[in-house]
Amino acid sequence: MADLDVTKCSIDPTVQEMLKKAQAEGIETIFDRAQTMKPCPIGAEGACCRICSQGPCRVPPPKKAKEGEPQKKQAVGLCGATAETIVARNFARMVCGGAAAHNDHSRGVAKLFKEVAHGEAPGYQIKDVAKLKKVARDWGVAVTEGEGDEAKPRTKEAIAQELADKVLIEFGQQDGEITYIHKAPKKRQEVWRKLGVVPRGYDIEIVELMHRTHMGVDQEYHNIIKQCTRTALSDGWGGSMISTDLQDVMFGMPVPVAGSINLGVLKEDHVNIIIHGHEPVLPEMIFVASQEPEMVTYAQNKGAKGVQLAGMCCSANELLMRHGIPVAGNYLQQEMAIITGAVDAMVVDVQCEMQSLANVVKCYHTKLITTDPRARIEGETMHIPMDEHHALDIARQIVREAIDNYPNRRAPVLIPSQSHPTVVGFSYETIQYLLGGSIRGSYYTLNDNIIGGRVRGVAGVVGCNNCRTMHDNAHLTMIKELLKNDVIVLTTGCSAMTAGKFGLLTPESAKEHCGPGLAEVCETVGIPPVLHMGSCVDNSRILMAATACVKAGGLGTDISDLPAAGAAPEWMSEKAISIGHYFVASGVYTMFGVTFPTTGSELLTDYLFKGLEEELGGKWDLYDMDMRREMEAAAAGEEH
Ligand code: XCC
Ligand code: SF4
Repeated sequence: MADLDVTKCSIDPTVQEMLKKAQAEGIETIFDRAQTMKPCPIGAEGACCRICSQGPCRVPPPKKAKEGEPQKKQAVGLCGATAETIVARNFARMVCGGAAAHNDHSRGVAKLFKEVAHGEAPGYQIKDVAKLKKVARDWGVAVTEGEGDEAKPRTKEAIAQELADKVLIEFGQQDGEITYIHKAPKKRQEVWRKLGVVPRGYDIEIVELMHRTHMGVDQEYHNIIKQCTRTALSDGWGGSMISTDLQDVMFGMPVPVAGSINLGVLKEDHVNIIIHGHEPVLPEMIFVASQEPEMVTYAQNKGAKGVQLAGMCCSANELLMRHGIPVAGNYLQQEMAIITGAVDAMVVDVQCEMQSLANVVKCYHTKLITTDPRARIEGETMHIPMDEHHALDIARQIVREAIDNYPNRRAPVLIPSQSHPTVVGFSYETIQYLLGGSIRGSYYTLNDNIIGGRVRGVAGVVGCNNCRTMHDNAHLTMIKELLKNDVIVLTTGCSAMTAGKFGLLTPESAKEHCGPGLAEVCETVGIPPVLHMGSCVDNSRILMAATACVKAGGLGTDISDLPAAGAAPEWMSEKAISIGHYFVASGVYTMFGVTFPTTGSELLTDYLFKGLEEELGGKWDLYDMDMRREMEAAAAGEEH
């Protein structure tokens, strides 16, 4: 174990407290490993190729020669692959991994939706018929039968069945254009068509990009990045958007709801169950099961006062947005939750679950339950596979496992006291409603405020935590700075949780943190200055909000005309790269923090940071140490 200065690991007091507990109890966490294992500098800049067994070939930029000595040549791989090709291929494979995660999530949701439409998934239902009809119209599915006066509404089942088939076909579609591309502003669609980057289907783009980055295929970096664009668009305007829409149809569209966030939501005298992952399909049923009176009685018989469900990562965002289920924390808090000693079961599905959980649970009584056949974890874990045909029974079994485990708590239990109230649930439709009331219901109100100068712009601050940088610090610094400058913030994922933990997801926070213009707007509309729009697939809601701003008029005719920017200041996952790239491809200036995975090639990085803007109107940027220091200094200046 490393000698940790916990105040440098995280700005979140709950993490600091739990890290001290871990140190005292001899438990190693990601924060220890981050200190003892340094990242490989060549891999970090994308300059290592290991896609064939003649490598790995390392091609970092040569060091500047000393005076009088000859400059070393830039190395190429054994096959002659240049740094540009190698770095582009590595970047491309990150886009592939990220888009695959979202599009496969979406496939699962679409398959469930089909079962629900046919009445073959008991427990699930079509909850939001209005949204179903809206989505059906987008897909050209009729919501009525017959013509003119004879027209009768179709049953929701009939609509859903046809819709499900149409959606599922697009996963394997080989030609043409995916449906949701048509929801983008007209001008944006033309940009994509001209460049030839409109996705044909959700699987084909990923497969083609994997092929093109195989040894000896595409060896021209602009051409590789072009297919990255197509693949990323198949995520943002495809898989992610489908996930969001069909989840809304089945589980309900989020509307503003109160919640609370941080490890303090756990209760010492309750059975604590943490839902961790990304796909809300089983969590929805666990939510139902945990509330059943028999289950509560069962828990009471074991000596607990009740069952406390809390979320982690994006499954948390999904449950919070729709049901107000409290959030225990974001990505870097997963080990911390177990270290409280109060978690009776941690139930994981897919994505962002650290394998080290299996090690941490060994020292506590926590049962680590994997639930997805695609995502198992070695070691002392329990596997209870999800089956949508009897999901509720499976959910009950999981809740009972947790309750049975309550009497087994052994290590001293220590639950941090901090938790913060939040108001969340700002779907793009809800924002539309809030801005205009039911009469106007339009993003024009926002545009009007931007034109009038009260609001200076819109920023999407999203994405992960990353243990290579102080947990939550960059998110918080950046968000506060934006608010102070009258920029309204839309947030999702782990970033949204940072905002919540530091009190920025309440309407009252506007007065304290915003410039006068934004503060006034928030107060008039009654919204927090940071709008929690959901999980990472819900970044699609940000795309729709941006599109609505364009359509409302007054700010230009394309997303790239809007005073809008995107940022993931603490990103770490491949999904973040896919998201970032579809934001860029949608015309947004997009800034990532910590590191950027293409710095091994100046040419390629220049293309991403400058060249792309000419083609797409959006570009990448790095939120580097200098910028951060400036921002932090500005923030500190205000406080003193
Ligand atoms: Fe994972 Fe979605 Fe990143 Fe958080 S933000 S670390 S991807 S949980 Ni999606
Ligand atoms: Fe080296 Fe070329 Fe093989 Fe990559 S593909 S590992 S650069 S030989």
